[in-house]
Amino acid sequence: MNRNVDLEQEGIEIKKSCCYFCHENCGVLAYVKDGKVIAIEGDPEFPTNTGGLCCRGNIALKHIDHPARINYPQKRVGKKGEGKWETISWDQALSEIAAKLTQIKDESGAEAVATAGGTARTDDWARRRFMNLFGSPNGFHNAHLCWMPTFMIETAICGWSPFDLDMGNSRCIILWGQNPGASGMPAMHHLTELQRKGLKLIVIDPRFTETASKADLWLPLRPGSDLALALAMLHVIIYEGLADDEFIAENCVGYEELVAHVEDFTPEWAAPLTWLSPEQIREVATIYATNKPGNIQWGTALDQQGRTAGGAIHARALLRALTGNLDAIGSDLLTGPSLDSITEEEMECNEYLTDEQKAKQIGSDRFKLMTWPGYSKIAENTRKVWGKAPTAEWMCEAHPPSVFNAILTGKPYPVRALLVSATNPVNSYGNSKMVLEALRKVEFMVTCDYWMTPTAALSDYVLPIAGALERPTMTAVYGCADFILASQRAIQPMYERRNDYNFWKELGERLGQKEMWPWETVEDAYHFKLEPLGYGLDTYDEFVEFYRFHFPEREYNKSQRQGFATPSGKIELYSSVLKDLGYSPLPEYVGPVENEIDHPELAKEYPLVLTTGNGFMPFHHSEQFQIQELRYLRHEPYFQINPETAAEYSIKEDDWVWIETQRGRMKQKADITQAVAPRVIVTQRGWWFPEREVVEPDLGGCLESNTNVLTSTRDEDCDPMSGTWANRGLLCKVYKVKATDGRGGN
Ligand SMILES: Nc1nc2c(c(=O)[nH]1)N[C@H]1C(S)=C(S)[C@@H](COP(=O)(O)OP(=O)(O)OC[C@H]3O[C@@H](n4cnc5c(=O)[nH]c(N)nc54)[C@H](O)[C@@H]3O)O[C@H]1N2
Ligand SMILES: Nc1nc2c(c(=O)[nH]1)N[C@H]1C(S)=C(S)[C@@H](COP(=O)(O)OP(=O)(O)OC[C@H]3O[C@@H](n4cnc5c(=O)[nH]c(N)nc54)[C@H](O)[C@@H]3O)O[C@H]1N2
Ligand code: SF4
Ligand SMILES: [Mo]
Repeated sequence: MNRNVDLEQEGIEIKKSCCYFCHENCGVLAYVKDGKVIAIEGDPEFPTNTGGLCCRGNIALKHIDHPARINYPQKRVGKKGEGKWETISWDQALSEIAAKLTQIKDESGAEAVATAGGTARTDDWARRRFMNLFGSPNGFHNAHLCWMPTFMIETAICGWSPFDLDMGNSRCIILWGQNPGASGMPAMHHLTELQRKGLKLIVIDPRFTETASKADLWLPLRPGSDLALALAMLHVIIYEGLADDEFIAENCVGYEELVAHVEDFTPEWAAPLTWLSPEQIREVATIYATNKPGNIQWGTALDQQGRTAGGAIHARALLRALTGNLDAIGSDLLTGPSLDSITEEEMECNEYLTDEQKAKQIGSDRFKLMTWPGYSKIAENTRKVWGKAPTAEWMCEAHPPSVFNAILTGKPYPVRALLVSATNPVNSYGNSKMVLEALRKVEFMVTCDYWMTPTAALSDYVLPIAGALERPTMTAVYGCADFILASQRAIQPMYERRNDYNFWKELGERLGQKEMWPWETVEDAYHFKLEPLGYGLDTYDEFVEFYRFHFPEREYNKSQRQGFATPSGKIELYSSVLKDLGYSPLPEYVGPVENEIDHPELAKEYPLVLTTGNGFMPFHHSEQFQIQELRYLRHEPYFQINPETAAEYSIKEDDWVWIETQRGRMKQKADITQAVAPRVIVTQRGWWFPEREVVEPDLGGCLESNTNVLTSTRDEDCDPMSGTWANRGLLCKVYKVKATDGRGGN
């Protein structure tokens, strides 16, 4: 904004808003005149972005009034997916949806209604509140792919997840399958600054990434082999005298069992499994254990490995405890939930869902950690120490692939309705062909979104949703952090758009929940959540104006003083919580979901090693493909392949190539690069083509270049604890697309 303009005289107001195009939630100053946002810029006072915005954040004004946005409620009038819609009022839409949900509940039980969400975008406590009061345990997100298995395993072992890094005081940080150079630019900026002060940066990633290019040590391991690496690092730390004996003696139980357990997991054992040398494994373990304090940052890589995910996350968590890099200054901190404000869990009304309904949660018979059996145990432990439980939305959900399967097969019982908000499951969930069939089949579907996505196109009702500048946002790391970053809405929603909060509230009110939704606006609800802070302000907006942030004072070693929130009150290296749930109390070795050692026959047909998806600029998953300024930057999908492998298959730069697994094939163009090792294939995620018609059967080419056609959600490929499915460490083959080939995704 031109600083020479006299804002007051021009009638321009500055609102403290935020960007919600990724989780960085950068602070935005929005210049508002006559109810319209006329300019935006990064907020220099915001702690993360300190004034910067990336190219995605910078197009907010294109996003807010893009011609392809959905601005009015739409009701399907043609056949499903035919693209014929009638514009109706919110009142009509909500009344008809409420009537249909009532009918389904009466005929098949509340559990026949499920909801699907994506990554954190909205007030998901409101969704949970609605579902609990309605009586269904079948809400889910693709949370399994994104931190939640990590949160639950770490909390089972040490009483909270040490996701808050005290980086400013750290000497060494491991980015384990994380690439902030493309997925979290403000964080990358901070890391680079800290490197100048001597921080050692280690990157564990099969690709040479934007972040690896800045690392002191880069470990290009075989995709999906992180479990072997973590076990071998435990071995090195224990058997080469690098463990922090004093910390272990004071704070941990089960050390002897762990020592015996990892005896055979030597670097020499792990080397052929990880494609690293024993020296590289010793080096990374030694740097981390001797440059204290240090951190291990979370990245999506481990959560997305299917059956090896739980063990890998478990082993990684133990590294912190063995080295004393936990809760101490400069290490990974156990902050616990917010004790000063009302948490998301306290807004969810979990106590209203009966035990009978909890028992019906789909998948909870097999995958017990992130469903009611595991969540209840973990919540009981955290309540004893912190007085509060983790958010149940995200941490305690129906198993998504099993819900899609229930839609298709009627087993364990029919799921007849799906309420979709803030996700595009065809592109982001595993095994897209199955997901698409389920969305085609489900009897009743409502989608709340900005755009007519392939998922929205198959819906009975599509509801127009207000974006970041049109709603307030309170960021609290899935309701599990102790700090608060608050932003205000710049303007009221344009056209007939509404907040997701209003959707759940107003639907709930039509289904007998009226007295349970006392907050007229989402600001009223936030005000209620913040009241215990004692600021004595009348409105949420005033909180944003005057304070905006709430950071409780950092207390180091708090869990050592108050006890860790586990059954023994100690860090359980040998986990009683996992054991009680029927899982191994120590991380067992299993090979990647598909690999040449366990599956030699499969490896003959599919000789290459695949990892699907990773964040890349300028897109956020399947979003923003509509926005021309961003499509100019990347207009076609690309996968990475090593020159040696490309030559073997006669693939040239920019060739369209089929990438195929046992599940099917999809096509992307070849980016031939030394950034990946021979035999490694890395595909981009999210791709569809909104510039085409989003109608059946092509639905905007939603399978054509969609990497999730390749991923596996079979029960046996999922992590037995969390149920997370397999995106990384799969076997595939590649071959050139012929001119006569069909469009793909088959
Ligand atoms: N193979 C593979 N699959 C992956 C991943 C991978 O690396 N590889 N990554 C996984 C990860 S980490 C995640 S988090 C998921 C993401 O999965 P999704 O969250 O499903 O991904 P998006 O494509 O961002 O879809 C979000 C949709 O919500 C809409 N939307 C955005 N904001 C709002 C809002 O405030 N309200 C409403 N109602 N709608 C909104 C967008 O327009 C978009 O259509 O994908 C996962 N899938
Ligand atoms: N530009 C952009 N930014 C985003 C997003 C986006 O879609 N686009 N999504 C947002 C979301 S929801 C999330 S959760 C975060 C996630 O951000 P990150 O945690 O950085 O996750 P990814 O980018 O999915 O993957 C990180 C790295 O894991 C590597 N990797 C792949 N397979 C393996 C493996 O088997 N082992 C190891 N060790 N590494 C592996 C990939 O090469 C990649 O570089 O990013 C957020 N920011
Ligand atoms: S999309 Fe860019 S500007 Fe927006 S929050 Fe993410 S990093 Fe910040
Ligand atoms: Mo994510």
